Formats: sequence, structure tokens, C-alpha cells
Amino acid sequence: MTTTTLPATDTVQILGACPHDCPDTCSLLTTVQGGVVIKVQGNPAHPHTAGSLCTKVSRYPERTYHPERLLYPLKRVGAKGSGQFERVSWDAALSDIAMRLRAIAARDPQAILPYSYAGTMGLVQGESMAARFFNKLGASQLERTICAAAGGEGLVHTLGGKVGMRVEFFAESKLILIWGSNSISSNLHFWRYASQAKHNGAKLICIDPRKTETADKCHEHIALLPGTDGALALALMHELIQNDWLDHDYLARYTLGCELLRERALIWPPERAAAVCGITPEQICALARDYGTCARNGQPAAIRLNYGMQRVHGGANAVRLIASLPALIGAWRTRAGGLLLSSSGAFPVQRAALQRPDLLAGRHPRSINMATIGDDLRRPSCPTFGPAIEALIVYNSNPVAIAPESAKVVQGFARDDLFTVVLEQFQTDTADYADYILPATTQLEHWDVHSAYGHTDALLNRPAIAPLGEAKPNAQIFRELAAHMGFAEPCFADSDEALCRQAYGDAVDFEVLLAQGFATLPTPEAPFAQGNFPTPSGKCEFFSARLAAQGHDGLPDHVPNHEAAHTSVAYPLALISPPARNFLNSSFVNVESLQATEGEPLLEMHQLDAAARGIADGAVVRVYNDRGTYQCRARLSVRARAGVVNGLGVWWRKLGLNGTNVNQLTSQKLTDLGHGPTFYDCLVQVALLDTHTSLSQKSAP
Ligand SMILES: Nc1nc2c(c(=O)[nH]1)N[C@H]1C(S)=C(S)[C@@H](COP(=O)(O)OP(=O)(O)OC[C@H]3O[C@@H](n4cnc5c(=O)[nH]c(N)nc54)[C@H](O)[C@@H]3O)O[C@H]1N2
Ligand SMILES: Nc1nc2c(c(=O)[nH]1)N[C@H]1C(S)=C(S)[C@@H](COP(=O)(O)OP(=O)(O)OC[C@H]3O[C@@H](n4cnc5c(=O)[nH]c(N)nc54)[C@H](O)[C@@H]3O)O[C@H]1N2
Ligand SMILES: [Mo]
Repeated sequence: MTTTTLPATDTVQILGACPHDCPDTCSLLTTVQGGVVIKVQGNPAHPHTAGSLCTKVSRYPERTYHPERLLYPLKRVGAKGSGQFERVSWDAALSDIAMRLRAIAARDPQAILPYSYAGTMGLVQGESMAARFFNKLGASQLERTICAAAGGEGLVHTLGGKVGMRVEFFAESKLILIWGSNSISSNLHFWRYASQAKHNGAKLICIDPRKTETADKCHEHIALLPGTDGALALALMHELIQNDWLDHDYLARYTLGCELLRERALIWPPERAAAVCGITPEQICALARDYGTCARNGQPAAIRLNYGMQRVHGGANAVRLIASLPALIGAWRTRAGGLLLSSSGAFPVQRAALQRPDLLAGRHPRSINMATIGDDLRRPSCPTFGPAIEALIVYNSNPVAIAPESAKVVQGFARDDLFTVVLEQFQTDTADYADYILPATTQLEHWDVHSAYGHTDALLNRPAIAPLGEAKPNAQIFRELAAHMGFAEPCFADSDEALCRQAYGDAVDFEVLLAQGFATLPTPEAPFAQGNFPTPSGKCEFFSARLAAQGHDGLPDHVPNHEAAHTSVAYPLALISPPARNFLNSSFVNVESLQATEGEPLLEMHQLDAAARGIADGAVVRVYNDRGTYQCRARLSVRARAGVVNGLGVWWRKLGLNGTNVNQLTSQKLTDLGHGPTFYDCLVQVALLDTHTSLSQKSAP
């Protein structure tokens, strides 16, 4: 690391990047005094960050210097899950881990599984040295589906890639549909642009089962039932067609499958969709009128879609339908019209250089879906599955808390014959089950390079301080582990700074990144004004020949939830578990000031649903289904619509009343495309907790 020790009085400011899984990827300005971080701010020189940060990331010094930071390698001494460890040296830990992995790999390296996600979104501390390590080993590959797989597939098969409007142009839109996103909580810097548009007279409409703080600030809120967005989109199309609010010229030139889509939409009159969505036909007609007449009057209409609406069975089909809407009205013709779900496809990341798939040397290891880790950890060896998983290396993720159907995930992690290594900053629920915990640095202590999924600027993160204790960057840990394994390829010696340069190669000027911390990609202002969709046909594909060839419906359709509302007598309530504003998935849950703001695990309930169960505000309840029981406090709230309960996530299990969190209830069923999880497709029942039941009693699995 290149941090210099400064006299205690000297103050420097270092440019960095927020590493968290959030569309905003902010540019950070960190103030360091005498080698200690005293402040983390938003960089005022970065247009999207504009000098402001969310509350949680402005608490970065508190997180970094947290008394519970893991600072030394630890070896398990108690039972799995008991959280008892003793300090060991790096050399002892890495030697033993290398020995264990070598023994397993000698039988079949596919019995070793890496499990990682976006604890850091950094291209270097994410999948660079780690990917090289596992490729060389020939370990099982991880199918990284936990967040965006369904929506990503939907977008790719309609627009051709994870591409769309440039976020800054939302400021010029005249109508913005905020669809499946609580922007104020999870995409704050987009909300800044939406607020500018609102100030300039734009109408904002929020489409979300929950009355979020974003819904509060929009002109209208459509509180549809979870997983019914596809039906709503089809009815909107029905109205656009019936009222001839279509851009026929755009449709003829730049779309594929218009006639087929028309036929499908015409069987979805507003009354039919309203019954499915749990809203009124009038709401649908008004929304269609707003959307259909906007572009016609020369006013740009934009959709900010986010991943909240694709965590259900039909998530990918719903995204295909919604992503088709802008082409129907020709909204793409101007830079302030169209749609944005993800911008990540715009980044010229040199993945092969970073991850070195050539190290697989012709092998084709199996893939394990991270969304079904609960089942897969418990599977014995068999010809279809391959070898049972014998070793698990977890980094940048907290699967015991965030993966669905936790009871099974916990059973898997608790296996005595499973060898588990966890690279972490904190002793999470997952770290409790490790055989070895290896302490990882935070973003303030290492180098990295970032792409983004909510804007189109590449960022560089410089270390602001030296690593705390004996913590090491992920890339360094895998570099040293490779050395202990005897991997001799020169790529295992690349430094983190060298990896930073490899991430974009010549596609982004590294000198610009070094000088200002960010570099704006040269993306077109109105990418699809003249078609040019990155699909096989070059058009917006309402009909996808690729999907049809794979045996799927070539046209998008409404796909009902696996666990559709009101289909179960035993479990009549739909549960969604969207993010809590002051946490980032399960990160920040242990930061005291943020935990104090969130209070405790809560279930928001509509007063009718609560009254029917004799539940008063603040009562401790049991939320349950066949998969398990979760205990928390009920909050009677206008944020919940009737028939839907909101269990804000994702708390650490060990902080929950009965040692569980909301994922005790979610299922491992997958989405229609992309093999994604269905966190928001989940039926439950809620009951007042029997006062004789001890709060600390563990629930049955
Ligand atoms: N503060 C904070 N910010 C975050 C995160 C966090 O945990 N906390 N998580 C980050 C991550 S990992 C991601 S992927 C991004 C994206 O974040 P998203 O997962 O898109 O999260 P939200 O923006 O909260 O949007 C989810 C919204 O979708 C709503 N929703 C649930 N089901 C449905 C449905 O069926 N239809 C519709 N229309 N809406 C539905 C929820 O009520 C919620 O308000 O945000 C990131 N930003
Ligand atoms: N019920 C329910 N479950 C959900 C969701 C939901 O909405 N509802 N959201 C889902 C979504 S969208 C996502 S993306 C997933 C997210 O799931 P994960 O990607 O697992 O995200 P986190 O829970 O934030 O855990 C990330 C961990 O990485 C660690 N970490 C951070 N930086 C580093 C580093 O540099 N090195 C190492 N070694 N570790 C680091 C953090 O300390 C943290 O414990 O959760 C999913 N789970
Ligand atoms: Mo996510």
C-alpha cells in the first residue's frame, strides 16, 4: 500500500469510491489526519454525487473503526455457529487452508465452492485475484443470481443489454414512473434528478405495493399487489392501443413483434388487470393516459425501473413488458425519455484480463446457483449434481443472513464435514459458521476500480489509510493463498494497483481516474432515438427469437407468483422484505448509530389485517409459513396495504428476537428467466406471539 504516515497534525484528502451495492456508486472524499480517517464526504466535483452522501456511508469512519472489526485471522474452537474462535497467525491459517483445499482438489476440485456477491462492487476486491484462484483450482463456478438475474435477463432480451437512459437526463423529463424502487432510500442521487424534474413541473408516479418515503413525495402512488407488474404493463399497452397513443413510425422502424404483442395486450383490459393487481381500473386508465399522451405532446416520459419488482416468479417477464413500453410511445426519441433499469452494460470492463478464464485450461466446472445454497449445501454426491460441496470460501457476502429459506442454509453451514473459510470485516451470521475467519480491509484501506449500475462514470478508489490490525485486501489474501497452493503463474503476482489498471485496459484513461477519481464514459445522449438496440435484430424485441429457440414464450406475458396472494387459506398475507433505509442488505446492521435509527426488526401491517388478528401496534408477532417462524414487532402503518405485510430487511439473525430474520420465511423457488430468487413472492400468516413463549426461544426450522 502506498499510504504514507503523516505527522499527527497533517491533514490530507483522498479520493475514493463507495464500494456498496447501490446504483449511485458515489465518489468519496476522505479526510485523514495523522493516518486516521476523521471524515468521509461526497465529492463535490463529481456531478452525480454532488457533494452529498447517504446517511449510512457518511458513517464510514464509525464502521471502519468499529470495536468489533475483525483484525486478526481466527480459527474455530467451539461448535459451528457458536461463534467461538481463537487468534492464529496468517501463515498458520493459510497453510492449513491450502492443505485442506489441496486434499479436496486432488479428489475433485468441484467439491470446492466460492460464494461471493457485492459486499464490495470493486472490480479488484471482487472478482479478480479470487476468480484467477478458483479458475486455476477448477473449483465449482458460482451463478451470481441473488439480486438482478431476472431483471437483467428481461432487459437483455428486450433492449439487448443492461443499458438505457443516462440518469442525469431524468432531470429534464416531464413524467417519471418510479417503478419498483424506493429511490429516496436506495438510489438517492437519482432522486436528486427526479426532484429537479418535479421542481420544473414534471409529474412523478410511484408504482410499489409499499407506501414508501418515495411514494410520499410523488404525485401519485399505485399500490399494486407484489408480482402483478406484468398484468399492469399489459393493461397499459391495451389502453395505448385502444386510444391510439402509439408512435407508429417508431414501431415500424425500430421494433420487432409489434402485431404479436398487440394481440396479447388486447386480452388485458384494465378491469382484468385491476382485479389481478388489487387496484382500480380507473387508476390504470389514468396512468395510461398520463403515459400515452406525454410523448405525443412533445413531453419526455421516463421510467426508472429498479430491481425491487423482479424478485417474484414472473420478474423477468414483467421487466420485458415494462421495457417494451417506451418503444410503443416513441419515448426513446429524446434524451429525457425512455427507461433506466441498469447502466452496467455500458462499462468496458476487461473481465478476461482480470479473471483469466484461460486458467481453467479447457475444464468446464459445474455452476451452483447462489440462490439455492440452502438446498445445494445439503445435497449428497450424485451423477446429476456431481460431488457434494466439501469446502466453501465466502467473501463479500453474508449468505446465512441474505439467502432465502435460512433454516436450510443454516443446516448446510452447520455440517461438521464442511470446511468453511470466510473473508470478512465483521463477525456476521455467516462468519459464525466458519472454520477460519480471515480479516478483510475496508474500502478506506485498499485500492479498487469501480463501474456503476445507476450512472455511466468509472471510478477509482485509493486507500486513505493503512490496513487496520492484520487485515488484508481480498486480492492480497487470494494472492497469498495462491502462493501457499504453489500456483506459479505470473498473474498471481499482479499487485492491486496493477489489477486496477487492467480493469479497463486502454478503454478508460487511467490518468484521468488518478487525477479526478472518476471518468465519464462517452455514451450517446439518446441511445435508441434511431433504433440501434444491441439486440440480435438491432430493434427493440417485443418478440425474442432467442428465447423462443430456448423453448420459452417468445413474447412476454404476465406470469403469476408462485405464491399468489389470496390463494392460500393457511397463509393469506403476501410478505415483501425490501431494504431498510439505513442498512445496505445486511451491511451496516451492526453500526450502532444506524441500528439505533432503524430500531429493531419490524413488520409493517395494515390496520385491517392487524385488527383481524387482534394485533396492536408494537405487539410482538409470529410471522410464519411452512418454511419457518420469524418473530418481530408489528408496526401498524399506512406504509402497508391490506393483504401485504412488509418485513424490512435484512437484519442479522443473531440480532433477531428468536435468532432468525425475514429470510426464515422466503423460498428457494426461482424466477421465470435467469434463475433468480423470489424474495418478494412469499405467503405468510401472522399471529400475536403467545405470551408464554419465550422471546429467546429458537424457532423450529
Ligand atoms: N438504503 C439501501 N439502499 C440500497 C439497498 C439497501 O439494502 N439499502 N440495496 C441495494 C441493492 S442490493 C439493490 S439491488 C438496489 C436496488 O434496490 P431495490 O431492491 O430495487 O430496492 P428498493 O429501491 O428499495 O426497491 C424495492 C421496492 O420495490 C417494492 N416492491 C416489492 N415488490 C414489488 C413488486 O412486486 N412490484 C413493484 N412494483 N414493487 C415492488 C418494495 O416495496 C420497495 O419499495 O438498491 C441498493 N440500495
Ligand atoms: N429477504 C430479502 N433478502 C435479500 C434481499 C431482500 O430484498 N430481501 N436482497 C437481496 C439482494 S438485492 C442482494 S444484492 C443480496 C445481498 O447480499 P450480500 O451481497 O451478501 O450483501 P450484504 O448482506 O451486504 O453482505 C456483504 C458482506 O460483505 C462484507 N464485505 C464488504 N466489503 C468487503 C471486502 O472488501 N472484503 C470482504 N471479504 N468482505 C467485505 C460486508 O461486511 C458484508 O458482511 O441480498 C439479497 N437478500
Ligand atoms: Mo441487490
